[in-house]
Amino acid sequence: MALETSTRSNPLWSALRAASRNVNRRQFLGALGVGGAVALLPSVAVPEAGAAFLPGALPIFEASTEPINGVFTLPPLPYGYDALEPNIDTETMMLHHSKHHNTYVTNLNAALAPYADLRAMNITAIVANLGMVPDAIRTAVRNNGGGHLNHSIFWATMGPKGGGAPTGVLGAAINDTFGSFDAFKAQFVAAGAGVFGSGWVWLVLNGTKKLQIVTMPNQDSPYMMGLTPIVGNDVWEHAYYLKHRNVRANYLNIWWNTVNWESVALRYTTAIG
Ligand code: MN3
Repeated sequence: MALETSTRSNPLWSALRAASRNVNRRQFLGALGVGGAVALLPSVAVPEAGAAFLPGALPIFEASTEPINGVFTLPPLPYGYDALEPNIDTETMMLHHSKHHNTYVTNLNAALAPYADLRAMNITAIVANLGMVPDAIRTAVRNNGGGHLNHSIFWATMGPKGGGAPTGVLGAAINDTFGSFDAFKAQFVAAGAGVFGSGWVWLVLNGTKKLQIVTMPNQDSPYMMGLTPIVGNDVWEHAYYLKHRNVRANYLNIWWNTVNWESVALRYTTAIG
């Protein structure tokens, strides 16, 4: 409780709590200003007031991951467990959402229980400012808060009518950055296949508003590096092992059939502002 008291008076926490309540109000975030990223993990430092990384205007489904009465909840899957067949099998989806993701939510709530000020914040604001989370719970929040946020984005950027190619400004930006959509996919698959152990591969928007492919270990979020995740694939074995066994590359290639590019494009256009 002493830590709760110590963070309550921090003006930066006040700004973050306010930002967390106003994640869809771009002008509010713009007024706060977006500073440098939180220090690279694991050597996280507590930034000076006003120096924290604040995510830009967030897509609606990330705002929907806000805690309700101080408790984070498992967001409902926006389609059925069998909706991504045959690309991702029903049993994998059921276990992944109702067991794996749910466990991250449960453990996140347990870690945050003594910290009322943190439980009033959006998960994105917490994850993006991990250096300010008290030492006692930082690892738990990094793993379980990251897991909650990563999976919330993951479910919302897939769908039963997925596949095809992005059009509009996102399609153009991918072509500009990677040469072509096929070249982008090849780089993304190679990066995902190269993750040693458990982690994620992401298409992100970096600090100069350029697209970039990054990999993150475990449940680390691109937000922890000051990067905005646009779309990502979970390459933990629990995401593919029942169907694809040890052949992660098969899963990485077939996963494109599940991507909801309309949802991904909304993330992109919102992130570039
Ligand atoms: Mn997973």
